[in-house]
Amino acid sequence: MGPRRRERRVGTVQSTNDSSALSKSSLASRGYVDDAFALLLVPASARRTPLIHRGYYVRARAVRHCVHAFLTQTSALPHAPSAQILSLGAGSDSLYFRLKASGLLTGAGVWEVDFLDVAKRKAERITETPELCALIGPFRRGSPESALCFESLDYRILGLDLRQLRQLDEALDAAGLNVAAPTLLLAEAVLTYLQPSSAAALIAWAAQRFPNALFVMYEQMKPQDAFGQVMLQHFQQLNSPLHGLDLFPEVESQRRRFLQAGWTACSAMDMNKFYRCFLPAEERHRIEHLEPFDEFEEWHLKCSHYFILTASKGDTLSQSLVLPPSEAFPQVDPASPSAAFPAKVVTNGCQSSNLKRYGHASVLLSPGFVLSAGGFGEQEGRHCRVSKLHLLSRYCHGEWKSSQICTWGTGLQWDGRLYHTMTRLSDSQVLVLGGRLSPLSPALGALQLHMCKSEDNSTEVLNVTVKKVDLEDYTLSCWRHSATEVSYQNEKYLFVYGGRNVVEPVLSDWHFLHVGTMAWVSIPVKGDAPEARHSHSACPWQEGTLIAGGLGASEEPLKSVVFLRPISGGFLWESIDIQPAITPRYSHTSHVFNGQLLLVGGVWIHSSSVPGVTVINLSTGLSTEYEIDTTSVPWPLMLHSHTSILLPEEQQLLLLGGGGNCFSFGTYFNPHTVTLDLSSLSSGH
Ligand SMILES: C[S@@+](CC[C@H](N)C(=O)[O-])C[C@H]1O[C@@H](n2cnc3c(N)ncnc32)[C@H](O)[C@@H]1O
Ligand SMILES: *[C@@H]1O[C@H](CO)[C@@H](O)[C@H](O)[C@H]1NC(C)=O
Ligand SMILES: *[C@@H]1O[C@H](CO)[C@@H](O)[C@H](O)[C@H]1NC(C)=O
Ligand SMILES: *[C@@H]1O[C@H](CO)[C@@H](O)[C@H](O)[C@H]1NC(C)=O
Ligand SMILES: CC(=O)N[C@H]1CO[C@H](CO)[C@@H](O)[C@@H]1O
Repeated sequence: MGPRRRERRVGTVQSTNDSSALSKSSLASRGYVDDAFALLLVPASARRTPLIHRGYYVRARAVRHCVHAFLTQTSALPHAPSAQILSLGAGSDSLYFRLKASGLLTGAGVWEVDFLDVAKRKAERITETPELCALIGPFRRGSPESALCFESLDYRILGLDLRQLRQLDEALDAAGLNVAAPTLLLAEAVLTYLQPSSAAALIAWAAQRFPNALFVMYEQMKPQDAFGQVMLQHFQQLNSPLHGLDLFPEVESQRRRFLQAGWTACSAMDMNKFYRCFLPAEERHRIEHLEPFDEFEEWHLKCSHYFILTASKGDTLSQSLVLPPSEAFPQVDPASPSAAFPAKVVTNGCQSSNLKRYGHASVLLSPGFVLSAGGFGEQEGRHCRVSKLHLLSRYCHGEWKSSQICTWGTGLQWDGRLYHTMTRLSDSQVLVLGGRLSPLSPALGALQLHMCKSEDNSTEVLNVTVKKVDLEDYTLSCWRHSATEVSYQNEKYLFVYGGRNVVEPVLSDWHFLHVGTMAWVSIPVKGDAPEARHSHSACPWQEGTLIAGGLGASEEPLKSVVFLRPISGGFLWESIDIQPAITPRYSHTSHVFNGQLLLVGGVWIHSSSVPGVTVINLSTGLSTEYEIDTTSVPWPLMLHSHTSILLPEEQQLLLLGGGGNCFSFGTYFNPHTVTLDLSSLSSGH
């Protein structure tokens, strides 16, 4: 690596200070955390999205939790020297000011290290800001040639390269850091920017140099799955690639890394677990309602790709008091997959157009015609709520052709809704229920789509008209609900269940829509109603409906599978006992194939694996896990907010769209429609 290239790389690593500092200040200004100083420490301001806020919120709380636990432990030590916090790659972080203002720093000191230019800029910023100076008390600026840029009685900022340990050690020593004192070393989103050998040397140096220390680390993991790939690619494109994730892909490998480097105890967990185990329910409830939010999948995926770790050394500090074992959020791992369903890219016709969208709905119109509508996706090179409908039509030899279609004429157009449902009424008619525009504006009313082939016979010129449907008495204004066809007294009804709306985060209601008259009717339902949920799956079975999983109250994924069973005079809720129990999941799809219930994809947070297909024998309740074999699919599949269509004759499942807004890493859409080969499930297996 030449010197110029090296300089450029360092520059981009430093610029990560901006992005995280801006996010932290946006977080504070929206009331997630109490931090007036974050705003003072950055010259600019930015308004981040609710998803970014949540991601930075859980990070702030995890670090705060560890720092507070450390200060509590050390302040209880009778004769020990004053505690120290050494923040490695501190950037513009406001930790010192928060601790100082809340009176938690009694006697303890804070040392910060970052590149010289970052350290200098921070020192300058502080000096120019009276509110910050007032809190610090007497201070002095370092001389230009010294690593020490800023110094007060309990706060020092040093400009050093974390890859140069001898200089680091000497400069800290010269600045009065006492290696014998109880010390917290904090590396918040820093070590993955170093080469693995530099990070390893730093961890080993810390273990060897500080006899009574706690190391706290927050960073990325799980580079292998689809979300992890998008994450890696994002940092690559920023020119600050993440290092070492392949060496330490899971919390377990991170733990081993610290134990082998000389730390005596270590615990680590992902941010889903931290959020559920270490934040009180009231606090979670508070932040879950600060802003309209509807990106649960990406929030959970983000949290499963970051972890908090604490490692300790010496007798005076116990990391087990910092992150004690908790039963509040037990791991629920699925059985290991017993087989795999091969995935294959569906061949596109020459005028291929892909179905790059999520939160859409799809319906099988007639064998060989799949209509998809709505969702968020790519249209004419832009990301937006998609207005074009999409038709996948089969021509010879199981090949499929994909075409976008416009609704016809000057009449009503598709209104841009997502998280709606679509139900086939006939070969040429589809009913659209619910959905939303933004999380604050539900889509208004039901729509009916009428399809007819236009005169020139070619399938891509399907003529679709959109009409409003008047459903008397009741306007459904929910989304992430389900609508399935059931039978009652030989009549067809739609069973509309669950979802959420602007006011209610989860709904437990259901409604029956008589298809013949488009009227809501009341039908008796006995038994214990399942708990409220959205983003569950629902599929018709034996004239009733099977509901599986979903996201329940308090944003908790559910594992229950319930059957709305037809009985004389109505329906009965019946819960289905599954062995082994399924891992709680949501945002999956489901089908019944050969007497077996298939749960396809989705998101789960109780296990570190990625959901494949769970197959449940409906006569025995026995469940089996299948992997999705993506070896012949160009890019990993992100199977949530997708749709799927069962093709029983072909023993195939079509997977359409899916993906999401991957935290700050950009939006990802599955690039291809794929099929899963289910032939191994045919009777006899
Ligand atoms: C993503 S920022 C995190 C900043 C801060 N820890 C926080 O959480 O707000 C990463 C920081 O590490 C610093 N950094 C990266 N490599 C470094 C190195 N070799 N020496 C010193 N600082 C480094 C960068 O300058 C940047 O401020
Ligand atoms: C589409 O349908 C409308 C209304 O049914 C009809 O008037 C029009 O001619 C059709 N257009 C094409 C291209 O078939
Ligand atoms: C359309 O299809 C019909 C029957 O399938 C055929 O008779 C007719 O010639 C076709 N028209 C064109 C324009 O291809
Ligand atoms: C479901 O289990 C029953 C009882 O063991 C068995 O007879 C049946 O073949 C299974 N169904 C499938 C599709 O494997
Ligand atoms: C808040 C802060 O210190 N931002 C700085 C981060 O780094 C970039 C480039 O290295 C500077 O331009 C910012 O001022």
